[in-house]
Amino acid sequence: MTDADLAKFNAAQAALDYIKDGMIVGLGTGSTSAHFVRALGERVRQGLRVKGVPTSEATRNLAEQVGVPLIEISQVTAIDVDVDGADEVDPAFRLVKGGGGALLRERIVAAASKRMVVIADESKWVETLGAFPLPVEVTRFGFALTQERVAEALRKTGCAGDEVVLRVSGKANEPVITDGGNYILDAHVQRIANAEALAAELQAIAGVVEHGLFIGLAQTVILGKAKGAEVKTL
Ligand code: A5P
Repeated sequence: MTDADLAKFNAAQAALDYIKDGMIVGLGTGSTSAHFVRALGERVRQGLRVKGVPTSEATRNLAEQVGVPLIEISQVTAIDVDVDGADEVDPAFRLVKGGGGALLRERIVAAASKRMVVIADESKWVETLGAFPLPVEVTRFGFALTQERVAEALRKTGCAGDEVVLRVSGKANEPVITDGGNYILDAHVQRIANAEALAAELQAIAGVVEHGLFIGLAQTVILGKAKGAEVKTL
Protein backbone atom coordinates (compact mmCIF):
# COMPACT_ATOMS: atom_id res chain seq x y z
CA MET A 1 0.00 0.00 0.00
CA THR A 2 1.17 3.54 -0.72
CA ASP A 3 1.29 6.01 2.17
CA ALA A 4 -1.85 7.72 0.81
CA ASP A 5 -3.69 4.43 0.66
CA LEU A 6 -2.48 3.49 4.12
CA ALA A 7 -3.83 6.80 5.43
CA LYS A 8 -7.24 6.03 3.91
CA PHE A 9 -7.12 2.52 5.38
CA ASN A 10 -6.27 3.89 8.85
CA ALA A 11 -9.14 6.40 8.72
CA ALA A 12 -11.53 3.60 7.73
CA GLN A 13 -10.31 1.34 10.56
CA ALA A 14 -10.79 4.12 13.12
CA ALA A 15 -14.39 4.60 11.95
CA LEU A 16 -15.22 1.06 13.11
CA ASP A 17 -15.25 2.45 16.69
CA TYR A 18 -18.53 4.19 15.83
CA ILE A 19 -20.28 1.00 14.73
CA LYS A 20 -22.26 -0.95 17.32
CA ASP A 21 -24.20 -4.18 17.07
CA GLY A 22 -27.65 -3.74 15.53
CA MET A 23 -26.92 -0.43 13.80
CA ILE A 24 -28.06 0.75 10.40
CA VAL A 25 -24.98 2.17 8.71
CA GLY A 26 -24.71 4.51 5.72
CA LEU A 27 -22.00 3.27 3.37
CA GLY A 28 -20.16 6.02 1.50
CA THR A 29 -18.60 6.00 -1.94
CA GLY A 30 -14.98 6.33 -3.04
CA SER A 31 -11.67 4.66 -2.27
CA THR A 32 -11.65 5.54 1.45
CA SER A 33 -15.21 4.34 1.92
CA ALA A 34 -14.29 1.13 0.08
CA HIS A 35 -11.70 0.43 2.78
CA PHE A 36 -14.44 0.94 5.36
CA VAL A 37 -16.90 -1.39 3.60
CA ARG A 38 -14.26 -4.12 3.41
CA ALA A 39 -13.38 -3.65 7.10
CA LEU A 40 -17.07 -3.80 8.01
CA GLY A 41 -17.43 -7.00 6.00
CA GLU A 42 -14.66 -8.51 8.08
CA ARG A 43 -16.48 -7.54 11.30
CA VAL A 44 -19.71 -9.04 9.95
CA ARG A 45 -17.87 -12.33 9.34
CA GLN A 46 -16.78 -12.16 13.00
CA GLY A 47 -20.41 -11.85 14.13
CA LEU A 48 -21.28 -8.13 14.08
CA ARG A 49 -24.92 -7.57 13.06
CA VAL A 50 -25.44 -4.43 11.00
CA LYS A 51 -27.37 -3.39 7.93
CA GLY A 52 -25.87 -1.06 5.36
CA VAL A 53 -27.48 1.61 3.19
CA PRO A 54 -25.20 2.09 0.16
CA THR A 55 -24.74 5.53 -1.43
CA SER A 56 -24.02 4.21 -4.94
CA GLU A 57 -24.34 1.15 -7.13
CA ALA A 58 -20.54 0.71 -6.85
CA THR A 59 -20.77 0.58 -3.06
CA ARG A 60 -23.78 -1.75 -3.26
CA ASN A 61 -21.74 -4.17 -5.39
CA LEU A 62 -18.75 -4.02 -3.07
CA ALA A 63 -20.90 -4.52 0.05
CA GLU A 64 -22.53 -7.57 -1.53
CA GLN A 65 -19.12 -8.99 -2.45
CA VAL A 66 -17.72 -8.61 1.08
CA GLY A 67 -20.90 -9.78 2.81
CA VAL A 68 -22.30 -6.62 4.41
CA PRO A 69 -26.10 -7.13 4.62
CA LEU A 70 -28.00 -4.30 2.97
CA ILE A 71 -31.33 -2.62 3.51
CA GLU A 72 -33.19 -0.27 1.16
CA ILE A 73 -33.36 3.32 2.33
CA SER A 74 -37.14 3.19 1.86
CA GLN A 75 -37.25 0.51 4.58
CA VAL A 76 -35.67 2.65 7.30
CA THR A 77 -36.83 5.69 9.23
CA ALA A 78 -33.32 6.71 10.31
CA ILE A 79 -29.72 5.67 9.83
CA ASP A 80 -27.61 5.40 12.99
CA VAL A 81 -24.30 6.44 11.49
CA ASP A 82 -23.11 7.34 8.01
CA VAL A 83 -19.43 6.77 7.18
CA ASP A 84 -18.34 8.53 4.01
CA GLY A 85 -15.30 10.10 2.38
CA ALA A 86 -14.78 13.66 1.17
CA ASP A 87 -12.77 15.55 -1.40
CA GLU A 88 -12.14 18.48 0.93
CA VAL A 89 -12.91 19.25 4.59
CA ASP A 90 -12.46 22.66 6.24
CA PRO A 91 -12.14 23.51 9.96
CA ALA A 92 -15.92 24.12 10.23
CA PHE A 93 -16.44 20.58 8.85
CA ARG A 94 -17.86 21.93 5.61
CA LEU A 95 -17.21 19.41 2.87
CA VAL A 96 -16.74 19.22 -0.85
CA LYS A 97 -18.07 15.88 -2.02
CA GLY A 98 -18.95 14.24 -5.31
CA GLY A 99 -15.56 13.56 -6.85
CA GLY A 100 -16.89 10.05 -7.37
CA GLY A 101 -20.19 11.35 -8.73
CA ALA A 102 -22.34 9.91 -5.93
CA LEU A 103 -23.25 13.22 -4.27
CA LEU A 104 -27.04 12.91 -4.58
CA ARG A 105 -27.41 9.61 -2.73
CA GLU A 106 -24.56 10.61 -0.40
CA ARG A 107 -26.48 13.68 0.73
CA ILE A 108 -29.77 11.81 1.13
CA VAL A 109 -28.05 9.20 3.31
CA ALA A 110 -26.07 11.81 5.29
CA ALA A 111 -29.21 13.87 5.93
CA ALA A 112 -31.07 10.77 7.16
CA SER A 113 -28.28 9.87 9.60
CA LYS A 114 -28.02 10.64 13.30
CA ARG A 115 -24.26 11.06 12.88
CA MET A 116 -22.05 11.54 9.86
CA VAL A 117 -18.47 10.38 10.26
CA VAL A 118 -16.16 11.62 7.50
CA ILE A 119 -13.13 9.50 6.74
CA ALA A 120 -10.30 10.97 4.69
CA ASP A 121 -6.57 10.99 4.34
CA GLU A 122 -5.04 14.12 5.85
CA SER A 123 -4.44 15.74 2.45
CA LYS A 124 -8.20 16.45 2.28
CA TRP A 125 -8.02 18.88 5.22
CA VAL A 126 -7.94 22.47 3.87
CA GLU A 127 -8.20 25.96 5.37
CA THR A 128 -10.45 27.17 2.52
CA LEU A 129 -12.60 25.04 0.21
CA GLY A 130 -12.36 25.24 -3.55
CA ALA A 131 -9.08 23.90 -4.90
CA PHE A 132 -10.94 20.68 -5.72
CA PRO A 133 -13.51 21.36 -8.49
CA LEU A 134 -17.00 21.49 -7.01
CA PRO A 135 -19.30 18.81 -8.51
CA VAL A 136 -22.83 19.88 -9.42
CA GLU A 137 -25.31 17.21 -10.55
CA VAL A 138 -27.70 18.55 -13.20
CA THR A 139 -30.52 17.21 -15.35
CA ARG A 140 -29.48 16.30 -18.88
CA PHE A 141 -32.34 18.40 -20.21
CA GLY A 142 -31.12 21.97 -20.63
CA PHE A 143 -27.72 21.26 -19.09
CA ALA A 144 -25.90 23.93 -21.16
CA LEU A 145 -28.24 26.62 -19.81
CA THR A 146 -27.79 25.28 -16.29
CA GLN A 147 -24.02 25.40 -16.84
CA GLU A 148 -24.32 29.14 -17.57
CA ARG A 149 -26.41 29.73 -14.45
CA VAL A 150 -23.87 27.84 -12.34
CA ALA A 151 -21.04 30.02 -13.68
CA GLU A 152 -23.11 33.11 -12.80
CA ALA A 153 -23.59 31.79 -9.25
CA LEU A 154 -19.83 31.40 -8.88
CA ARG A 155 -19.24 34.99 -9.99
CA LYS A 156 -22.05 36.35 -7.83
CA THR A 157 -20.70 34.73 -4.65
CA GLY A 158 -17.10 35.85 -5.15
CA CYS A 159 -15.46 32.57 -6.16
CA ALA A 160 -11.96 32.98 -7.59
CA GLY A 161 -12.81 30.91 -10.70
CA ASP A 162 -15.93 30.54 -12.84
CA GLU A 163 -15.08 27.78 -15.31
CA VAL A 164 -17.76 25.07 -15.35
CA VAL A 165 -17.03 21.87 -17.24
CA LEU A 166 -19.23 18.90 -18.17
CA ARG A 167 -17.68 15.73 -16.70
CA VAL A 168 -16.77 13.23 -19.39
CA SER A 169 -14.99 9.89 -19.37
CA GLY A 170 -13.52 7.22 -21.62
CA LYS A 171 -11.79 7.46 -24.97
CA ALA A 172 -14.91 8.85 -26.60
CA ASN A 173 -15.26 11.61 -23.97
CA GLU A 174 -18.85 10.59 -23.27
CA PRO A 175 -20.65 12.55 -20.54
CA VAL A 176 -20.59 10.73 -17.20
CA ILE A 177 -24.08 9.58 -16.21
CA THR A 178 -24.77 9.36 -12.47
CA ASP A 179 -26.69 6.60 -10.69
CA GLY A 180 -29.66 8.98 -10.86
CA GLY A 181 -29.35 9.32 -14.64
CA ASN A 182 -28.02 12.90 -14.59
CA TYR A 183 -24.89 14.76 -15.74
CA ILE A 184 -22.14 16.20 -13.52
CA LEU A 185 -20.69 19.67 -13.99
CA ASP A 186 -17.34 20.35 -12.33
CA ALA A 187 -17.11 23.97 -11.21
CA HIS A 188 -13.50 25.14 -11.11
CA VAL A 189 -14.07 27.64 -8.33
CA GLN A 190 -10.42 27.69 -7.17
CA ARG A 191 -11.40 29.35 -3.90
CA ILE A 192 -14.87 29.54 -2.34
CA ALA A 193 -15.30 32.89 -0.60
CA ASN A 194 -18.72 32.16 0.94
CA ALA A 195 -19.74 28.49 0.98
CA GLU A 196 -23.20 29.10 2.48
CA ALA A 197 -24.08 31.75 -0.12
CA LEU A 198 -22.81 29.58 -2.97
CA ALA A 199 -24.77 26.57 -1.71
CA ALA A 200 -27.97 28.64 -1.57
CA GLU A 201 -27.42 30.08 -5.07
CA LEU A 202 -26.74 26.65 -6.59
CA GLN A 203 -29.75 25.09 -4.90
CA ALA A 204 -32.00 27.78 -6.41
CA ILE A 205 -31.00 27.07 -10.03
CA ALA A 206 -33.55 25.16 -12.11
CA GLY A 207 -31.89 22.02 -13.43
CA VAL A 208 -29.50 21.63 -10.50
CA VAL A 209 -30.33 18.33 -8.84
CA GLU A 210 -27.64 18.50 -6.14
CA HIS A 211 -24.29 20.13 -5.42
CA GLY A 212 -21.24 18.88 -3.58
CA LEU A 213 -21.13 21.44 -0.77
CA PHE A 214 -22.14 19.56 2.37
CA ILE A 215 -22.62 22.07 5.17
CA GLY A 216 -23.77 21.26 8.70
CA LEU A 217 -23.90 17.51 8.14
CA ALA A 218 -20.64 16.12 9.54
CA GLN A 219 -20.08 15.91 13.29
CA THR A 220 -16.91 13.82 13.23
CA VAL A 221 -13.91 13.87 10.92
CA ILE A 222 -11.29 11.15 10.98
CA LEU A 223 -8.07 12.13 9.26
CA GLY A 224 -5.96 9.11 8.41
CA LYS A 225 -2.18 9.31 8.34
CA ALA A 226 0.44 6.84 7.23
CA LYS A 227 0.57 5.87 10.91
CA GLY A 228 -2.73 6.05 12.80
CA ALA A 229 -5.58 8.55 12.53
CA GLU A 230 -6.68 11.76 14.19
CA VAL A 231 -10.31 12.09 15.29
CA LYS A 232 -11.82 15.58 15.27
CA THR A 233 -15.29 16.35 16.63
CA LEU A 234 -17.23 19.61 16.36
C1 A5P B 1 -18.03 10.34 -4.01
O1 A5P B 1 -19.02 10.90 -4.76
C2 A5P B 1 -17.28 11.38 -3.22
O2 A5P B 1 -18.09 12.21 -2.49
C3 A5P B 1 -16.25 10.69 -2.37
O3 A5P B 1 -16.66 10.59 -1.04
C4 A5P B 1 -15.02 11.44 -2.47
O4 A5P B 1 -14.72 11.61 -3.85
C5 A5P B 1 -13.83 10.80 -1.75
O5 A5P B 1 -13.26 9.80 -2.50
P1 A5P B 1 -11.90 9.10 -2.08
O6 A5P B 1 -12.13 8.44 -0.77
O7 A5P B 1 -11.64 8.13 -3.17
O8 A5P B 1 -10.86 10.18 -2.00
